[in-house]
Amino acid sequence: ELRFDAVAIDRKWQERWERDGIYRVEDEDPRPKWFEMTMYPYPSGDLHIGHWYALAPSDAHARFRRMQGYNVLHPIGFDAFGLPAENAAISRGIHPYEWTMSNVDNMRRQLRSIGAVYDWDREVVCCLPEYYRWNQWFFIKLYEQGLAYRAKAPVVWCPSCQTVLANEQVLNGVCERCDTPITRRDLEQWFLRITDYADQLLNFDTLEEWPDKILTMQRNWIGRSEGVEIGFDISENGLDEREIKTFTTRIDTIFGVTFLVLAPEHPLVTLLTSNSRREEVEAYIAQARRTSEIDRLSTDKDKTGVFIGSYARNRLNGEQVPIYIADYVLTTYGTGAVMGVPAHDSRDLAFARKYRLPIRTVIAPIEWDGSEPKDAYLGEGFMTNSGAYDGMTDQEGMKAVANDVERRGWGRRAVTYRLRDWLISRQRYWGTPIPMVYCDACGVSPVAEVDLPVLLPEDAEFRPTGESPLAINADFVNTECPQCGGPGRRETDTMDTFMDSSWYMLRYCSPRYDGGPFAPQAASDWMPVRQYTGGAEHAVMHLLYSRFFIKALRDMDMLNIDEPFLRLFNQGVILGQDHEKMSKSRGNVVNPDDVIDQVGADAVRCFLMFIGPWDQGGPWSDEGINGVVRWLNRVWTVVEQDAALLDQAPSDPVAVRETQRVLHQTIRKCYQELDRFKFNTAIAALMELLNHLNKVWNDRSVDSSIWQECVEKFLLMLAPMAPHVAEEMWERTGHAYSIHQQLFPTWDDELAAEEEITLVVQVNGKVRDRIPVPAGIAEADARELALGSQRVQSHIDGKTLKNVVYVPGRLVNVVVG
Ligand code: ANZ
Ligand code: ZN
Repeated sequence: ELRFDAVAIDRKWQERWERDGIYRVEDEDPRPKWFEMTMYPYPSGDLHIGHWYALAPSDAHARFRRMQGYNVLHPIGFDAFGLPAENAAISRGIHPYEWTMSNVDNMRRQLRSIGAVYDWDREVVCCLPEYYRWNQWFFIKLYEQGLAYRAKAPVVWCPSCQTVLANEQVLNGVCERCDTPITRRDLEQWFLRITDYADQLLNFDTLEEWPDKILTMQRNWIGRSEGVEIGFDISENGLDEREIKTFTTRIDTIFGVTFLVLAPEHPLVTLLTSNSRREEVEAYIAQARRTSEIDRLSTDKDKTGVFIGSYARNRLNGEQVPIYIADYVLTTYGTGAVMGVPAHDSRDLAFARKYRLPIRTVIAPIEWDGSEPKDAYLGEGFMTNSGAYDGMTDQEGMKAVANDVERRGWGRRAVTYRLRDWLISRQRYWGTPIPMVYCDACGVSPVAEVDLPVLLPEDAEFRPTGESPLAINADFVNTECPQCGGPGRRETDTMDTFMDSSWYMLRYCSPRYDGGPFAPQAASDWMPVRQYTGGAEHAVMHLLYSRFFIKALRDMDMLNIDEPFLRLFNQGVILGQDHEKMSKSRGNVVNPDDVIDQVGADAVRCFLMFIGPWDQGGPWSDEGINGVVRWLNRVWTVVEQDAALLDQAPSDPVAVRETQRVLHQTIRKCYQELDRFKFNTAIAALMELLNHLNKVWNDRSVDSSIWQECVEKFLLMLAPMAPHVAEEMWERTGHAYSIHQQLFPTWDDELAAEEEITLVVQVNGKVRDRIPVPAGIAEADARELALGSQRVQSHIDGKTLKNVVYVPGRLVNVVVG
């Protein structure tokens, strides 16, 4: 039960702040700029507690930066394109625009209830033409640079719904809507050439502070491998093609090759398949096309494959090896062909065991008895069974073989990346139309800049028809060719929504600018984003795409920075009361609207920040909320005391000194902890200060001036976490509006310093040591110091410890027998 009307206070101050525009962000403001962003939400309909967990602490941190004297830009917007809107259209007959914008309206209201510093004049909503026209503009710029191109790529297809499916619409290989097994189709689609930037994206030097985990995930995603591309001779097969190129990172194992494996989709497969094997091979290829890449690569999956009836020659030892196809080899990696070395690669070993292929050790472990090992041997060793290379270490062999292969023209050193170009085409309605036109005479050309945006037509058929909703809209499709003016057809695919989020930070800098996607001066003033926060689920795609985007814009001279986000922090996940993930099916979802209607925004904000370190998340707890409510009540009570009462009796100098120390220690702690997103320990420090204030109030041991100083600084420190309550109390204690335009208090290290005392340490009553310690030392620390003392050790060595007596602030007596 709150002692004050939190809901009324929330409303009062939210309205006042908005009316006064105290969170309006001006480019011209002379204070140093600080751009701190949190990942914008998808307008799914309701702001859930997970959103609050992302948004409220990030707001507190932005507020802290404001109080450090920065001109802080901490904007918000909506990631408003994407599949759920289209699904709503299909299942409920609501137009995606209506569905999205009514969700946006509702979520705006809910976002306001957090009491954040958002400047609503800077909001961006990606599904509006004023935003997505710049997606189109960027696309054309990238196209002009050769960074956007068209190529065939497979899509997942449901033969029954007659529609392209997104990966998330496929569950265990069947369409989520009708349970029909999916197939794949090749379509001409648009790609962005992110692979041109692979090496630059691996360079994290100019990032200031990103979690190591995220850097590792990006590194693995880009997956740079150095190796050798080596050809195996197939000239004896009488084809035009004379070799099969394979990519290997272990050219030192070349003498251990006992088979080759091609990806089922490899172009040479049909040509090399013998008639007797054809039927089996074709069946296998059809099957592989239905399996997803993730399943194909999984190490647990049973290795399957088919012999295609031909052989290739290993030029280093002249041996003939059989050629297989297997789905564990991907077309999209390396050359789409692998030299099988079962002795030293686990997938090859599983395959060789299954198809009874020879296993030949060519790297001998240091202690090797010559037997066939149980597992593939991946470690270092000496080359063996390798002709002239025998006796070299694997490292030496790697160089020697590569040199020989290059010298004889059988191959070359090569670098391969796991990273693929970014496929941005979506066969969907609710996205940015790709601004390209096809003409029978001129081919494909971009829409002229003056004709942007290419508007998404309002009328569309959302029921699946086998074609994307835009393709069946004749008014949209038919247009003029930008080059010859003759009849043209528009591209009917729309863009991946990661396109929107790749540059939204730039739009926030000048959201209403219409001379380009961003005003150059504003972008150069604000960018790069100093601090970005959000969920770790965006470790790779969004963060990699936006890094690529910024580098591409830099290379087009639009910007002068290398990275979009200098610091990144990932918050954890908020769980249900039962410590399980919140979900409708578990019935453990907490609706923030209900809670703030009872206890106000600040209790929820403080609770979320107090449950644990922000990056670790934690469970929701009604008890925890009640605890915070009780604490806010105590804050209210303490702050509301009439300070004049303290001056009726003389103060106690020891208590005054102690109060100064507690105050300055709290300021230092709060400042340092808020700086590093450690909201929980910052709040804990405020709790200790409040306890101390309560005590000196009861003792009437300090005078009103230090009391008032404490109250004032306490409120300032509370303000980032509990902006409404702090503002209300600021007013009630006679301060001038607004607390949110004040600086964070500063501390004095001297006042914060602990007084030192001498801890006397006795053994069986005899003084053995004197140790200087801070006055407020905790009992456990005092005992530990005493027992750790060298001088004490020499007197208790070999004896049994019977007791340790502690006299607070004075002595420790160690009793031994
Ligand atoms: C022979 C070999 C011997 C290999 C050995 C490994 C160990 P990373 O490190 O991930 O780049 N490979 C090459 N292309 C492939 C493809 N399209 N699909 C599946 N696997 C492919 O992996 C490089 C290794 O993965 C290559 O080195 C190749 O197997 C395999 F003792 O070649 B290796
Ligand atoms: Zn034309």
